[in-house]
Amino acid sequence: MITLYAHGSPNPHKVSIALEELRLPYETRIINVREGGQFNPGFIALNPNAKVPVIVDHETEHTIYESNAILLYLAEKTGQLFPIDVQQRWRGLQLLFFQAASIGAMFGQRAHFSLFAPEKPTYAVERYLKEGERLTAVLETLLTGREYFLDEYSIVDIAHFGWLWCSTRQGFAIDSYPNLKAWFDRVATRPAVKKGVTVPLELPDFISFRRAA
Ligand SMILES: N[C@@H](CCC(=O)N[C@@H](CS)C(=O)NCC(=O)O)C(=O)O
Repeated sequence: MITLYAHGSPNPHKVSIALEELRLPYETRIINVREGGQFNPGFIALNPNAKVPVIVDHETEHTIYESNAILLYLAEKTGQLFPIDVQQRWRGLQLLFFQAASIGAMFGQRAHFSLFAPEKPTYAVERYLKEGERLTAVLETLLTGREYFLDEYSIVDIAHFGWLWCSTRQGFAIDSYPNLKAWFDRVATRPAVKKGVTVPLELPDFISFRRAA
């Protein structure tokens, strides 16, 4: 049994999607990060960085934080969703680091300054809108001639989908990126993905935060 500590947000949704894909038995504990639940000492003991997701695997007694590390852990535990082929593994590892360091981090800042900041400093809004578009164009290039980021559907797709699912709901459209849009629609129709983005909670309604056009 695995316990997933999570909320209705993009990084935890990566893990709930993977758990659904892999059909592993799991339970969830909601950590309400909008009300500061991540700063409770009991949760900090699991993740000193005070962020969801975290998993505790009661079979192996491993506690893992950082969503893409969790994805790799689950893939290794099951021998699924990550390739054995060396070339593909290195493409996959670099894309997992790229996703965490660039897509997740920059899309997060873009949403923060464009949607959530009580004041919206022009410099920061423009910086992250521009970086968000630049990174979206990188994803478009990475998917040229491919159905998935690797030769087959993998945790690399799940890692990217978590943030693309969230950012499109935040109003950052991908319609002008045909490779990315086709990939997004392909991944979104998977039953495990449809279920995963509802666990433990769906994303909040971002409409009230949307930028004035
Ligand atoms: N690099 C971390 C980022 C985790 C993260 O930022 N989680 C968000 C939810 S998506 C969170 O816990 N936010 C609460 C906070 O920043 O205080 C990962 O991939 O797990």
